[in-house]
Amino acid sequence: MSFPLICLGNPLLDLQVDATKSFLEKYDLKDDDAILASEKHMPIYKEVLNMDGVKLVAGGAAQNTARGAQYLLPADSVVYFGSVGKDEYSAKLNEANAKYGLRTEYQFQENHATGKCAVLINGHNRSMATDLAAANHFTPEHLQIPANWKLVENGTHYYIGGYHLTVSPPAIKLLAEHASANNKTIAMNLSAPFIPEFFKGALDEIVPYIDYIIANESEAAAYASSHGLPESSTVAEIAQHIAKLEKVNAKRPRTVVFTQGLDPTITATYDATADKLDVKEYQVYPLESSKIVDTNGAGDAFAAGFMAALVEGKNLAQAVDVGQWMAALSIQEVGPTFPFPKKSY
Ligand code: 26A
Repeated sequence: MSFPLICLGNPLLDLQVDATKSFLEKYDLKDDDAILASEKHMPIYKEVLNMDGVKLVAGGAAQNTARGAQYLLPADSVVYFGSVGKDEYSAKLNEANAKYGLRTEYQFQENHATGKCAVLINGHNRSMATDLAAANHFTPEHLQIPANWKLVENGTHYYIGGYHLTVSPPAIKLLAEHASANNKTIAMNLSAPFIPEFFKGALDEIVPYIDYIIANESEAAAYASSHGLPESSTVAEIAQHIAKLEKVNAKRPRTVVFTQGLDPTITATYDATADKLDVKEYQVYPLESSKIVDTNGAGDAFAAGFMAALVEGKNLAQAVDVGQWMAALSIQEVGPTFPFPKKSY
């Protein structure tokens, strides 16, 4: 069947550039973080566009994952939903998505520009400041347009960018309820530390529906501190805690997957029907430092490989391995992209 994987997120164009520490400080940005831009950050985009070596690349975390999953899967496997403006930037996104064969069903906004993300690269870190613009205006009604809902119903796997919790929790809930009621697979990424910190209520409402929670170590730590877990909690303990939270669809266990950069990836799976908890550790693909171009999109690439493997019916260990392989591929490219001619796993 066509289009088994349905993704939802915030489509953004990345304005990526190498930035100095003093530039980051000027805008009050941490070395390695992702934030929603406030008024004081707005001049950053004009400034970045005028900097030497700035690159405009298709971004948006879940859109990166959708493109990456389509890269690995047969033609017509992935559909991506999000909201954009009718402008040059969305044309650029369309161009990139077409190259990968990703089907997009954008909600177009008449009065808002396509969202953008300043991606400031400093060594192996990246600091991101996002102006969501049109992406902030996605509504659940777009999913309910009959042709779109047909695609949703036809899907077997769903992937939600956690960043979308800042935009439309009702749209996420629509997909989550559909997946749970029909015993289909649904995954969500925690996306950034500020999601569990500042969108805790929205996150906690969706987690019961989710089969696979994917995140990195700093998001895991942010989850732990915002949810009152002991300060001494290890990444594996945080994963176990989340795995055991209430689950709407009891027919599927919940698996939490925490990547940790070059350190091993930790998974915790809790099967409530058997009261069985399974914690595993997987080594990453070591990559020589000299081969790293930038780490923008590494986590999205991991999720891409992981989701593509699930769609192909692979098991957890295999899905983690495909994810790590995809992440290694992406960090050897500029931005959240993959090499052409295509490499196969
Ligand atoms: C709501 N926010 C802050 C965001 C994002 C985002 N994608 C969706 N929503 N902030 C940064 N990104 C994207 O993350 C990718 C790297 O993981 C960037 O566009 C970048 O491509």
